[in-house]
Amino acid sequence: MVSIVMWFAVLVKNSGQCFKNQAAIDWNLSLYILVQATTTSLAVGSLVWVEDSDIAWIDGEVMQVNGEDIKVLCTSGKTVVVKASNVYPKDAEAPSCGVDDMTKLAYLHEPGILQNLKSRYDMNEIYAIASNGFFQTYTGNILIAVNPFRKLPHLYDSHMMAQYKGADFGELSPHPFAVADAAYRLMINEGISQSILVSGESGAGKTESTKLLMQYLAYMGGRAAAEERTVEQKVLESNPVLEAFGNAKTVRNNNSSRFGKFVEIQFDPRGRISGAAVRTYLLERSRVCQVSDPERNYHCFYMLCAAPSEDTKRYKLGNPRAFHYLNQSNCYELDGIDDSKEYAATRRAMDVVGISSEEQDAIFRVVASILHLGNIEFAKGKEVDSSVPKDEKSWFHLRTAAELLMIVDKINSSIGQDSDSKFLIGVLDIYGFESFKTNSFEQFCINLTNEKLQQHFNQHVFKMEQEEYTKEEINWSYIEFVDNQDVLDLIEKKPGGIIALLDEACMFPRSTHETFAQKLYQTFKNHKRFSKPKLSRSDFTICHYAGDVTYQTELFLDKNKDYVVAEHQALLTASKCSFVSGLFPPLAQESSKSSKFSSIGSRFKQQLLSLLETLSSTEPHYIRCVKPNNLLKPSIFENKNVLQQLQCGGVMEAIRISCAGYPTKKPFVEFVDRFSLLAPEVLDGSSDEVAACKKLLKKVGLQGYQVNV
Ligand code: AD9
Ligand code: MG
Repeated sequence: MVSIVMWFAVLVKNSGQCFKNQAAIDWNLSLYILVQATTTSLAVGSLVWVEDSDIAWIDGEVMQVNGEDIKVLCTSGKTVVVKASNVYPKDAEAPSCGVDDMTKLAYLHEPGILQNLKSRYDMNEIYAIASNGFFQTYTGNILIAVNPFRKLPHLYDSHMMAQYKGADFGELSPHPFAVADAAYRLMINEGISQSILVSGESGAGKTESTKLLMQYLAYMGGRAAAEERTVEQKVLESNPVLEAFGNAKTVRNNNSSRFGKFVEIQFDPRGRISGAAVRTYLLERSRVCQVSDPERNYHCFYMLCAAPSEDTKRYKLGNPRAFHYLNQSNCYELDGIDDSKEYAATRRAMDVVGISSEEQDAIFRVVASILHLGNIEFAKGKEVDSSVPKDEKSWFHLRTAAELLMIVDKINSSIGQDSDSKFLIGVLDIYGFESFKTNSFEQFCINLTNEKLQQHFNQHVFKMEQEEYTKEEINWSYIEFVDNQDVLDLIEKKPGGIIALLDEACMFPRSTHETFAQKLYQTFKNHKRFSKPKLSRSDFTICHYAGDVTYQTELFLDKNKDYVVAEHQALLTASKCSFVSGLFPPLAQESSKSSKFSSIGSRFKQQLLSLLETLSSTEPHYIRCVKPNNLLKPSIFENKNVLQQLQCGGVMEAIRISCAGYPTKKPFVEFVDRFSLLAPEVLDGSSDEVAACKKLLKKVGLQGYQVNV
């Protein structure tokens, strides 16, 4: 095996491009030179990118070089003078349709990546890979998926699945099927469990991508023609059930998942699906009794109101406008969605998943009773301006409805888990990093999740890369990555982290959000990831890996408490309906006070810990979904918006990581093709590209390279 590592500066004057590079190794079979662009020297006529306040980056041509000051004529017609360090070379040879793998870009920088995604998106090529040049599989790579906001059925039909089945990596365009296929094959060939982590902001396409992955895995691991409902059918049908009870229209997405989920698909040694389990995380409870225009409550409420008359009579329901929990918002219908059809579809899916009609009835009875309870409360709420009883009740309703998601347990027991299974592929559909005008406890938990996953990602990518260098015996200094352990400590350290302090505050009857905030200010006044915004008495700011977020503590205490008032519990337990009485099993008699106290924050932290444990025993694959605009419309690609998401999703960080190594690979033959004009004689009479490369590099007088044979 031949590996060469070198530092070189190549000047290609006649193509108008100049760059200084650090470089290179090969693969034992496919000979590669890996090139890292470090700095740029610019000449008049060079095509470049410069920053632009409206569209993030704009291209142009260098008109004049005056020391550090570069004068550029932009394609908009404007002339600007910018510092050389802010000018990036533009690849004049980049194909107009873009490249499917970012590492094929001659320059791996922000404007290049953005331009590439945009030109692909314009042609409905919504997928691309930001790969780490070293990996020949999808692992450690990121599939970037830009939401098309239009149906592209040809991309996902069974013909497509058949094409991806067993296709070599890189042979076909990037696609979630290719990721699922790579995961499946790695699991079969190497016997290692896999996970696919899908992230992105609300409406970016996580749930749709997750469903595609599940569809492909069900296709690969399906059994031939079984008479019974097969496990894979149940796995697929669990989606509409989960969405009915856990999804709602929000301003960001008409079908927004208000919970995180981890679907674990288990396989037998022959690669057939043998079981599955769905774990869910942190349902947004407040939506049940509080929804603002133009959002909707959970889909199930509207579906039930639109059910056939025998059902609406039984549940004493009718027009959704009659219910306080629904009429706080003026939005009842969704474009293109017929709630009565959705109701029938949900019932069918519940049948497939294995929920009996009695159980279904019990579930919908609870859904209906929530609507009725909401109305009782409304009558009282008008007179009483003290909010105490209202809140207690609210929490009871929330809890009731939130527990509805415990149909999940039902789904799990009905799909059947295979506890003997050694291999699994987990698919994680989790809320992305969130930073709004006001950020409450939900955002705090969501961002904690993302910090955890980011750390997992960094560690993985770094480890892989550094191991690869070591294996190739390449001299290279280990790069430090931005470790976010300090943010994680700030939030979840026990004792003394924010969650622990919040739990403490929740246990003291006299604490308020203000006393809680004061405690935070005192405790973390010197923490570099924590700050108190000026002019605020109860907000706090955390410096997350994806940016600063200021949280409003007002509802933190209420939202963190997780208990049912004793009288309510007694009432429910007495219910004749076993489903209802089973919702809140009575606690063991006089269990100790501390174990009685349970907090959402701590429970969530525990859940995350166990998720991360599962993930760390798997080989991870990443899909980053990107929402190209906030109008939810096709064909609109907003540069700044997309860039921000690439940053929050850690894509830029991953690229920074690869740039710190050797990101760009060029086969020796291409390298010789491109640069032999600097010393054409190196090719004389030789078909050995490696030798030609070495000669070429020597000829142009490069310093500081090494060749390992
Ligand atoms: V949220 O965090 O749950 O609010 P998601 O899950 O990221 O969000 P979702 O998958 O629900 O977003 O996608 C939002 C909408 O974008 C879908 O309802 C589709 O209308 C649209 N979408 C997403 N991906 C695709 C796709 N591959 N093809 C066509 C898509 N449309
Ligand atoms: Mg979703």
